[in-house]
Amino acid sequence: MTHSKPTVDYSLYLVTGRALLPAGKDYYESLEESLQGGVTLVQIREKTAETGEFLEIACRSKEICRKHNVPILINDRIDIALAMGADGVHIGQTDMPIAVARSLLPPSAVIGVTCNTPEHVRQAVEDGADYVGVGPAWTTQTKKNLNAIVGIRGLGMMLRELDGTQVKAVAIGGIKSTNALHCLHGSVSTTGHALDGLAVVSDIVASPEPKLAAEKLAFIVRAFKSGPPSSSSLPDARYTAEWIKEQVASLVPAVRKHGPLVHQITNTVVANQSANATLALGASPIMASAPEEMEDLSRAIGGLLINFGTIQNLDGMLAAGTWANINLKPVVFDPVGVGATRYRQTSADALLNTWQATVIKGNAGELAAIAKSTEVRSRGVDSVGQGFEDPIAFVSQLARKERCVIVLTGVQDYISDGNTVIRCSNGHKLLGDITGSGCMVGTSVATFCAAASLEAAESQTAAVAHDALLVKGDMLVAAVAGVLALTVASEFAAARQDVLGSGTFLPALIDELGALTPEKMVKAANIEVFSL
Ligand code: 3NM
Ligand code: MG
Repeated sequence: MTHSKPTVDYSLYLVTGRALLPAGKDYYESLEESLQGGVTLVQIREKTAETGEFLEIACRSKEICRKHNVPILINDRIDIALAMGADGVHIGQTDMPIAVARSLLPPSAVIGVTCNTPEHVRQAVEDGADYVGVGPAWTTQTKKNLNAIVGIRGLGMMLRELDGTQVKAVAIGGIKSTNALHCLHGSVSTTGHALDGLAVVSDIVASPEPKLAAEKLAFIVRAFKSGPPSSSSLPDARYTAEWIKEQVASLVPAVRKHGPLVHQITNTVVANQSANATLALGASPIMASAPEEMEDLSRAIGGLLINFGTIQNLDGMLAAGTWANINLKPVVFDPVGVGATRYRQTSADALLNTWQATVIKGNAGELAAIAKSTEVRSRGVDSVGQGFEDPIAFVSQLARKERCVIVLTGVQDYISDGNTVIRCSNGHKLLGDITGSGCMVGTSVATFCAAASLEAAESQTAAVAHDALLVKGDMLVAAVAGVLALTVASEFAAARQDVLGSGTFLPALIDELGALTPEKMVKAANIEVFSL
């Protein structure tokens, strides 16, 4: 070993697991193929091998890694690492302390530590770790005695601890090519700290084609790393009220042109009026909730709305969002009444840890519950009191935390991607007198997100910052358009002579959604832009 540390590319970190090899697949052949596929770092993990066997495997694996110029680390066993000249070790929380490992190993040794909490990360930094393995991101059969799942949203809390340090981070636990992009995107901390790579066992090792499996993962990591900065603190200079109105206006005909299929898993109270609102805007609703149909549906749809006003099939909601993420379709989440019961709270956490929302839309009480804030309380599905003291700060912080666009509805609506906040002051008070007007905002937002992503895919526009949301197109603008469509239509509906109260208001609202034009939207839109 030399005295300078090897340069390590953490992008795709293969952790070995011989027990998972497909029948008839040779371990060395699998390792060779995964390196050909783009693995950038290897850890030899042998939990049951005798010392002699472990050493033999490590030596032969090292030869293969050297051929590809990929560093090799040893799990836990400092003696093996020393004996065969590994580039470093990976140690767990209950293994040898870093300081002791460091004192035994040459100065050039790379030392990584498994971390399951922000405290673990803080300690690892203090102890001089080179990198941390954070997780488990999802559940996995690969590791015995797995720690509690931290989830994608928990990873960001750990990454924050690395701000201002040189310590690198990889996520581990249940990572596959189907969820890798969500893992990378969703784990970025509120301070903009992103993962350096992904650590994977079964998705590569258990594959009969490890080269292909590694290629898929390496492609995703590269795409993410070469994308726009995970969180620029700079506001997007394009966002002026005039520019946004222009974009919103262009989306009105885009909905009618594409007529996207908008898949809605929604509650029994509002299903009918949501479907009619979708049709009036020029899109097609499809209501389906069985998990078994989500894969097929995800390819056909333009966007997905998950509204859990009446949670009947949580598995369907989990599957729908997962498949929408895989197929890069926008997912709008409307956590109706999430503050009302613990079941709703744990369900919302399960959903947001399983898939990446593109937009989360709620009233003050709902979004306070999502943010685990006690500033606003809710009663049933309604929020109580005045709302947030500083709604602009609240929505932008939540957008950064959840890594998506946040829509806070109320007398004024606040929409943010974390860098910019748009305040919309449209809407008539009759909206408060009918049931499900909030749910119709969700429908409208999902419809516009679907149209915006189809439009962006078609026009092959240069990547905008919001592509990082796993969806093409500007989802901040789409969310504003969705809110404006419903609120502006409500003003036209309320002004009609034949509207006498909430009973006649609802059909008039549907009519006015159908009669919206770009000109009417632009003329009526009352928006202000706050760049943070
Ligand atoms: N460590 P797979 S999870 C080795 O959370 C390991 O510390 C974990 O395997 C941790 O990619 C894990 O097959 C196994 O899910 C990851
Ligand atoms: Mg260990």
